[in-house]
Amino acid sequence: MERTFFIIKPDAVARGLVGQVIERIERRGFNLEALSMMTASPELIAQHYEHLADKPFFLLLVQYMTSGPVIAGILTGPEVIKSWRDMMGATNPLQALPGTIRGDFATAPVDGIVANVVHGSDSAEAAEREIGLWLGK
Ligand code: DAT
Ligand code: MG
Repeated sequence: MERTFFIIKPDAVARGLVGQVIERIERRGFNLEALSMMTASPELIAQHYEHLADKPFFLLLVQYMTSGPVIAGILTGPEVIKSWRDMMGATNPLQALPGTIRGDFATAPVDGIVANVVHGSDSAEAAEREIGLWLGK
């Protein structure tokens, strides 16, 4: 049994997509282990995305991720790290296939902001780091 960390990002909360994202998680058979609503600080987002700190879009990314409340949580289940990444779809919604969350709920980037609805950890190490950072668990 694996666990991963996920975020329903500010654009999705503002658009009222929380229920539809959670519905997909439950439909797939993954277990919601923790769920928390919060508005992230710039410091938290800077730590979360520290590997992107030198990118030209970093400030826009921090502004986007702190623009409103998010839902952050833990999913458990067999191979949930890869499965959740597959359910999310490609980072850029322009490349995300229909049937994926990003491919079904997000448009191509506007003004350099990749507002792509959801986050998911990309490895077991990242999941543990992010769960500690966001949820202290
Ligand atoms: P993912 O969220 O698919 O794991 P990532 O870790 O490479 O992708 O990037 C984290 C977030 O940063 C991504 O969800 C949106 C933003 N981002 C990535 N590449 C970007 C780009 N070229 N321009 C603007 N924002 C970008
Ligand atoms: Mg990532």
